[in-house]
Amino acid sequence: MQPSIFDDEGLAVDASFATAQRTPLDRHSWVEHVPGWLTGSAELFDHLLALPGWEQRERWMPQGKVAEPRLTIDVADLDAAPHPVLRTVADALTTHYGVTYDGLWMNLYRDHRDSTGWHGDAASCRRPECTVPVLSLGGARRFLVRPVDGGASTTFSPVSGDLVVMGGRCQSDWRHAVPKQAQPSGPRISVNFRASSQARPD
Ligand SMILES: O=C(O)CCC(=O)C(=O)O
Repeated sequence: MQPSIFDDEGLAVDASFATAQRTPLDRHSWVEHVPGWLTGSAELFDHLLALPGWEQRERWMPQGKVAEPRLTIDVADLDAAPHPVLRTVADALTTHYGVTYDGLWMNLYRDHRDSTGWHGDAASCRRPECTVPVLSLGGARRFLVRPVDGGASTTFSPVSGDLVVMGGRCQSDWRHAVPKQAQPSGPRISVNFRASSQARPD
């Protein structure tokens, strides 16, 4: 039996990471996909979707200020996480990856037209190597990774309860994106774990 960490409501993470599949991108970087890592993801998704704090952010583009095509909630301090299982999740990630996750941010992709473009997590990763876990909840979306200078992308297809972890030099040598898609999809939430240690330069 896989060791699982349960909370009172039957939500559980697989602390053994038994289903983890690591894809090396090059000598320095990798992506790990952990299918079915969180049991009870639908319940957590419903709880997070109903939060009042989803924020519409804007960003400057060459054409001016535009609304980001997704909504966001930032939780700077893990102690303020909007569901207790997020602490369990962060603790399991901390134990497994050896990085202390102490904050998070969440993105809500309302449907298949929401997206995030090619980027690296520059603000939360100021070290050459960082480990950045992303938990998917709700609708299935593609998660793409490609070299910073362009080139072929590698596609991961996380469904609800799956974990995707970017490691090594992923945030400096690679870019990642969740593209819009033609095929309709329901809402998806990604929970992105942040470590203040990684946000400080070495
Ligand atoms: O939603 C995702 O799966 C990734 C989100 C992301 O890359 C970000 O917010 O920086």
